[in-house]
Amino acid sequence: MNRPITEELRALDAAHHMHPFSDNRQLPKDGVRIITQAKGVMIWDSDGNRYIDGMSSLWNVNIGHGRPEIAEAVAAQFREVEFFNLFYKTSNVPAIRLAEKLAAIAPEGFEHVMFTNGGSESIDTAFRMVRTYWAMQGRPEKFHVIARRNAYHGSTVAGASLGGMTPMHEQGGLPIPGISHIAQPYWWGEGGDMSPDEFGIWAARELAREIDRLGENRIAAFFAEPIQGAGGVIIPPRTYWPEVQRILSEREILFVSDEVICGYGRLGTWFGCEFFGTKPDLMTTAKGLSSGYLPIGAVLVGKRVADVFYGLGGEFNHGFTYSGHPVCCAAALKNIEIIESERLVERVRDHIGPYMKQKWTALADHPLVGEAEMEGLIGAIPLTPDKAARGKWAEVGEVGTICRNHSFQNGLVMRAVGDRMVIAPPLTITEAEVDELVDIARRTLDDTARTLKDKGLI
Ligand code: PXG
Repeated sequence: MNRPITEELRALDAAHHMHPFSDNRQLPKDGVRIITQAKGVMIWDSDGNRYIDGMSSLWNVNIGHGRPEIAEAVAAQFREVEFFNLFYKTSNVPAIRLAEKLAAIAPEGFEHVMFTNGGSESIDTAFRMVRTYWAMQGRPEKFHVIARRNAYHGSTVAGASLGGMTPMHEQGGLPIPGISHIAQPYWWGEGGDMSPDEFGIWAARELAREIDRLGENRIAAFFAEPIQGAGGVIIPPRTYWPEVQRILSEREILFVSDEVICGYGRLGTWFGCEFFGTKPDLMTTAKGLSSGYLPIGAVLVGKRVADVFYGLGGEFNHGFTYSGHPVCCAAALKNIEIIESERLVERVRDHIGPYMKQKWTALADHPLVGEAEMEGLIGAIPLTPDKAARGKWAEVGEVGTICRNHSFQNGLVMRAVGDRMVIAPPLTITEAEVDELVDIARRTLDDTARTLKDKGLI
């Protein structure tokens, strides 16, 4: 494609298309990139520039782009039944098969699935479920939900409320009542003088302190991501999750593991809770469930919650027109089959995960890099003006944005969350592609350092 088409599309985009999470006045001035082709870990824009998709698009294209098997499965389902709903005593074959498959790959005790159309809807579903769980047992006062600062749980009213993103709370009068936020386990940024292990225990005990403050008899659930993704890939100190699990198992509170990013192989386990050894009652999932080929999410329901909903009976007044859409379910089923047949979970755990971790963590020697961390295929590097003191930049996000722009120019999609650079490539990435990705990341850090010198920031 040539430039005139790019310019024409950009103008139309600017004229009519409001983008998510964007300053829609500024966006046309910067100029959007129009992605026109994608294959494996590579994407191309309408000017023919190639990029490594180091973010699996939005943490979701786990099996890589452009897989014909999914196109075929989707086309076949379209020819059978394009859509019929799941309300009023009807079901469809792909939804049934997918529910069975999810029960098979999930940890023991997860035998039930409720479908949604994405992560935010999964969160809203779990949010209503945990409150209903207690109300059904005659305990409606167990209503309060605890989540964490700088968590991301989606963009719907419940999702944004549960999330700990202040700029989201500021728009639309959030959070809704009955939610509180405790500290996140972000040692590099917030650990002060504590060692990572000490800080992990301290952050976990924030949960116990909040439960005591509010009263256990008022609390429905704790929601948390195994590793916070959108918050900047916050990998908790190793002491954190065992202590949280200990606190939860001593108390009568449901635990919802938000697996929207960590689920479906990202950490070299099917679900992130398995990586950290936690025992959730519900898992909210989406993204990697279909690797983004079509929108679908699922709440995986553990025995404790299922026993109440199935045991007591009564209608749960919740669901969406497109819950269990047959074509989306067919795409998800084929996606999971691919993850299984190509042994992508094991590949991340035993081979490409450790390989990339070794290359990625070597970036820690760069003068701008505070530390370099990776688990499975999700990693981050905080950029810092002062490595030893874990120093922060005067204006949060300025340096991250400079780095992100250099990264794009160099042909790598690497995101900036504030001044943390984050990476989460498809699980199919090869060793050669990892080498290329990390080479570009290093070159990008050098380019960033040069720009910062020119601007007098270092
Ligand atoms: N929970 C988690 C942990 C997520 O990462 C959601 C829920 C909501 O999912 P949906 O499908 O409704 O978007 C997410 C989504 C980013 C970014 O910039 C991250 C997400 C979505 C959009 C942008 O990192 N995560």
